[in-house]
Amino acid sequence: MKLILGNKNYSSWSWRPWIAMKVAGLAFDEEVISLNAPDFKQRLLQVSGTGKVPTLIDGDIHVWESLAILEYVAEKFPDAKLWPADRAARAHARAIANEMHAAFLPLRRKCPMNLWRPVKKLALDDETLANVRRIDAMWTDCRARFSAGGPFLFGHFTVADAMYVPVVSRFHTYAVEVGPASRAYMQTIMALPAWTEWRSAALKEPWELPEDEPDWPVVMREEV
Ligand SMILES: N[C@@H](CCC(=O)N[C@@H](CS)C(=O)NCC(=O)O)C(=O)O
Repeated sequence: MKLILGNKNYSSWSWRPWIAMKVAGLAFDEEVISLNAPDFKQRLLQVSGTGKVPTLIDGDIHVWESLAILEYVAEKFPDAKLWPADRAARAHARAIANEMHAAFLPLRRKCPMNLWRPVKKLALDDETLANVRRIDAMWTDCRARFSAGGPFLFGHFTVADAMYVPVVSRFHTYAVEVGPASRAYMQTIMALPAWTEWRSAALKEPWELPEDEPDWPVVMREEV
């Protein structure tokens, strides 16, 4: 398997399947292509329907869309237990994973992932704060109802955790205030060796993507 990724500093969608595959101990190759590389689109369109990262190549099978990649690896490697075993917990995990994939645009726009940025509090507007409150409530609820036996949202690490890893990064970078259960959950995610591995690689990347560059902000604010 080969995972095609965007910049580890900026590409939050890329981080999701990458960290799930790492935590699951799966063997895979990876290739990072900077989002501002002149041939980015041309290269991605050869392997992905959308021309975006992340994309997984597994022989003749090409999978794009972060959540579809996570579903693919969860199905191919059932022993990795990337979804909860219990049907009710699994339904809930799928709901919140899909919610992340489809929503929280204000948070994604106002607090773009950027691991280089020093931790600094940002004043949040009402719609971003509403996203924060929803995620804080969701994490707190999962920890209370589904997490017996482990420190993650459903006990052991699942696709639902993978989907929220970049949100943990955003909350950390912008010093977003959350309740004690969410704060403890963030510490669990940030203590993962795979978190440190991704972050260390991000800090060494040479590409700085200026937020005032004419074409780039659309990607930064809406897609990353
Ligand atoms: N819904 C997609 C979003 C993928 C996405 O927007 N990727 C961004 C980088 S994080 C990208 O490839 N942007 C480059 C472009 O749109 O040309 C997913 O879940 O994988």
